[in-house]
Amino acid sequence: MAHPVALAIDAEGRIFYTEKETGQVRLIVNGQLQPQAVITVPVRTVGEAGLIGITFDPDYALNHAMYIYYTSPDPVENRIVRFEEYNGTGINPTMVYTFPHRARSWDMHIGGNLHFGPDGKLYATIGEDGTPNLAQDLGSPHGKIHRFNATIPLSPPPDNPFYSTPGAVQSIWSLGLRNSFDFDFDPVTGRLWASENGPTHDDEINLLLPGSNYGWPICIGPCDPPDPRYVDPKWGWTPVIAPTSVKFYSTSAIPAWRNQLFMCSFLDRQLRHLILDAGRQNIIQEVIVEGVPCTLDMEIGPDGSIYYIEGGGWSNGTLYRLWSASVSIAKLNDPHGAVQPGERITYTIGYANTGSEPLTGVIITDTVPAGALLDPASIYPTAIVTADLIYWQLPALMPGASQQVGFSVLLPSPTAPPLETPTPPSIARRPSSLVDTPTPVAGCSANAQVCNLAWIYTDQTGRWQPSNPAFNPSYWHYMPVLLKSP
Ligand SMILES: [Ca+2]
Ligand SMILES: [Ca+2]
Repeated sequence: MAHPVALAIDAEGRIFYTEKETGQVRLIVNGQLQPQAVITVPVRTVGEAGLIGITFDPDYALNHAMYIYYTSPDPVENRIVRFEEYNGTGINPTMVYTFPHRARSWDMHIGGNLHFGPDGKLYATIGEDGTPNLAQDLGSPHGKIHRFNATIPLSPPPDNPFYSTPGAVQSIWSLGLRNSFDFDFDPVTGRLWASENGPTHDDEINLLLPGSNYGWPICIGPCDPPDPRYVDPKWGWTPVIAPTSVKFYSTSAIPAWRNQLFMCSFLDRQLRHLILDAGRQNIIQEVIVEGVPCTLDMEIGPDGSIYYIEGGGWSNGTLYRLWSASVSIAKLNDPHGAVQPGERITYTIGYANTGSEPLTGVIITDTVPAGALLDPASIYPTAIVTADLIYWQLPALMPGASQQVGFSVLLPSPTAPPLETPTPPSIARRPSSLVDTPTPVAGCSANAQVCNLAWIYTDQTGRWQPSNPAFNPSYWHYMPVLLKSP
């Protein structure tokens, strides 16, 4: 793919994507890239400029309408254009919104994604155009997310937060944004989540509320000290990762991921699963989905497949499909809590492809139990071991086939702690016949942290014992002895 940026997938699984540098919308049907562009617009391609966003009209099945976002070279300005697509050909391109763009030697912070909300309105991210203070200026479209009626041209809905504010751009939905690259709506709550690119620190994901200010450039990341005028991000990243696509997995094809929030990142090329709390207003955990180098856009196909772009933008890119493969995995020999010190445990992980399609690129990971020692020679087949993570990258597995991987760990035996022998207690009335040979009368268990030892002083004839009539209790002295832990 030549410089792909954004994807849009229709109900038949046809995949449309934008090419930053050529200004072309391209189409993939049944895995085949169509030779002709759907539509081509003249683009300025300096820096971050080019053809970026694309989305379908909610009534696409009826009106065939699509929208794209790009920077025009002459005049230099940013545009939202509506066109109609029939059988892979775009017709009737109509500019429905335009706003200024500052040409530089490296154009920056254009934003540029478009999506319709559950309210039927068209939302668009517009970056601060390399001029940070514009993000706080309600008279500028820059550094904002906008909300439009999908009219020709686009128009601000009267229930927008600044619709009646004198001097404000009426389409502004929220402000104080540097360069939000993408956003999506929670399918459960309808709330809008958007990624935000920080400068050299503090990348963010934000829950965008109408009329709220997200701080740029006054607060970078969370306000410190807190400032009620600005809304803090829900999660952040330092050093920066350049967050890109934001997507809720809104189907149930992968049941564990249903309605879950995901984000891609341009710099470290990772797919992140951002786990929301029960109220779906906060992120409580970030999980890296291993082995998914999701760099730019990510969209969901009609069968629940996830499509994502690796690379793209300034370079060529590759489109990948991620789908639920119906694999069963069983871990055997996992005697958690029942293993005795000194024992060796062998784990076997069996997996079977219970789906109907061949599996390639299977990755199995496991961790070494805390306190156990991995026997590297026991790992089969060959695996990558980092810290306590074992990471197998395995070849293709055909439908119905199964395979096993395994490894052994050793639970170390606790070594008996060295006994610290303290100075024998001094006893004022010690008979001169006694020798200073302290002898513990009772053993301590190997794991004891504290045990009471009795010191017995012996004379030349033998040990004094309580049963010995000559035994003098005044010479029988107990003291606690702290055993050193190994
Ligand atoms: Ca997209
Ligand atoms: Ca912010």
